[in-house]
Amino acid sequence: MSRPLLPLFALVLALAATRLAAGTVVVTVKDDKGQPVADTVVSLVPLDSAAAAVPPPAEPAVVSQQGEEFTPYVTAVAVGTRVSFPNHDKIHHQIYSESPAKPFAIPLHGPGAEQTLVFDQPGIVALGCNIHDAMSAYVVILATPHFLKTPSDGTARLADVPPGRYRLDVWHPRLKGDPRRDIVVTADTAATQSISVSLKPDKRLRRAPDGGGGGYK
Ligand SMILES: [Cu+2]
Repeated sequence: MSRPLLPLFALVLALAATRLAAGTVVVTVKDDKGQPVADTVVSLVPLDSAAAAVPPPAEPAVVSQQGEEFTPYVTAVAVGTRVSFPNHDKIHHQIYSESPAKPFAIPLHGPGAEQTLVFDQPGIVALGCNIHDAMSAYVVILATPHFLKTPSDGTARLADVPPGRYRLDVWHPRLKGDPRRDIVVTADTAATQSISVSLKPDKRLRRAPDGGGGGYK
């Protein structure tokens, strides 16, 4: 009975060693005026191997309808993650997406309603509400475990990245061009990648107190 445990033990040791030798990539995102850019999704896609499969989180991500806005404005999730859409307003909303990664329509629903959907394909899903044209948000679904959304200081710290070559992908709803680049992650080091982005003008109507930029994860 003990024999099958030996390979398992070796595997655990190997995984532990990989983890210890992992590197960190600190990504700072600024606009062309040098200001930090929030709501940027940065991710690392391995170039020499398949991305490690990671089980989706047990708890769903949450995109609220609040103050006639979706909050948060940008949500980054791993493939297979459930996202719930609670209506915290006193009015009705509808939610739709025509994006290929997850086309759907949640019918008109009132205060307190909450529907949960599984986002099982990588891609970018643009959300809208048929009742309120100004409502807009994005769910970015990633097929790699190495991703983060930048907070207001524009800095994302991707830790526990196994050494190797990666493509550093960068996405923002108003991004002009594609600042992706290839990088090398080395063991036990924290390397900073400074990304400068050009953004299209922000034409969103801001209603919620926090501007829809964060505060609700
Ligand atoms: Cu609405």
